[in-house]
Amino acid sequence: MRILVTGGGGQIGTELLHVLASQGHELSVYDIARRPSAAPGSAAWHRGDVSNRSEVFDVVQELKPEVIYHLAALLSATGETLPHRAYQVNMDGTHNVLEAARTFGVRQVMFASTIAVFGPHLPDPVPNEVSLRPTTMYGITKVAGEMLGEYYDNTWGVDFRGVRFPGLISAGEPGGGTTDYALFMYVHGLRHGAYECFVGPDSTVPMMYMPDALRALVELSAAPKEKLKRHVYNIAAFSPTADEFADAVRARVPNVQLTYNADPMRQSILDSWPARVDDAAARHDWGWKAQYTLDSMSDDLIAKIKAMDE
Ligand code: AKB
Repeated sequence: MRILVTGGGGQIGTELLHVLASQGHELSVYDIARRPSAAPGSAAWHRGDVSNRSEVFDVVQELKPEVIYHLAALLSATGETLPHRAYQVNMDGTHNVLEAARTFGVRQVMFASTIAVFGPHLPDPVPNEVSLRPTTMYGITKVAGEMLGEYYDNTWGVDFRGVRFPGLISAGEPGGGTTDYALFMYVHGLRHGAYECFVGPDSTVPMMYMPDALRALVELSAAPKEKLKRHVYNIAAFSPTADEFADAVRARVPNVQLTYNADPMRQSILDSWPARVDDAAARHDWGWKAQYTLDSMSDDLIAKIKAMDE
């Protein structure tokens, strides 16, 4: 299948490309950044800005993908520092991708949504269908992206599907997220023997290991449409406190120094998100189930980081 991945050079995209390449798909990437060395060589790289409509149209018209994985976005912490740019990339960018999909007959658009669509004071765990009142620019643009996608599906038949990702943990470096502290405990803890966490020890949000997250995208894309009762799904794995992550690292990395120095901006973003989400709808509609626990992820991730550094 011909697949275009926007933001294919990012934390999710770089790893998704390997999964899709191993399935034999013909891959192209549209990203503002240069090709990272970790990206598979078989993916054609097109540099451009997703908020630039004519560029997006040119690339979709030229490549004629059957499916677009739309991952390009500014994340929550960067979004609060650069809210106007976050609006352009996340709102205009998503509208451009959907409009290009409609215009050039792309069959399916897969969307990376997030737990940041939720605001404070929601039930615990947060169900799939609930009032979406986020307090960050990132969250607001992702709610709008979900709704725009549903509109394009209902009105013009672009098959739109998305998952609300928890904080994602991988060996690859993320960019500008608030949940990145969990990943940094492992990566910096192992590489530098120390890490000062930018949120407090009791901070708790939903988290997930990257291989589960990639599987969720690919499985939802392949799910029979008639089984799907909604367009966008909560997915869940585990929700440790920051200090439980630290304990998992301490148990595996002797003498590591993990300390806390909460940054008020990132702490307040994190505190506006739920501690847990309910993924019963995803389990029911397309058989979703996370495979990794905190322990099995910790073992696998530490082995992966060590292998990268050898
Ligand atoms: C972020 O922290 O901004 C992202 C997210 C939860 O979507 N990891």
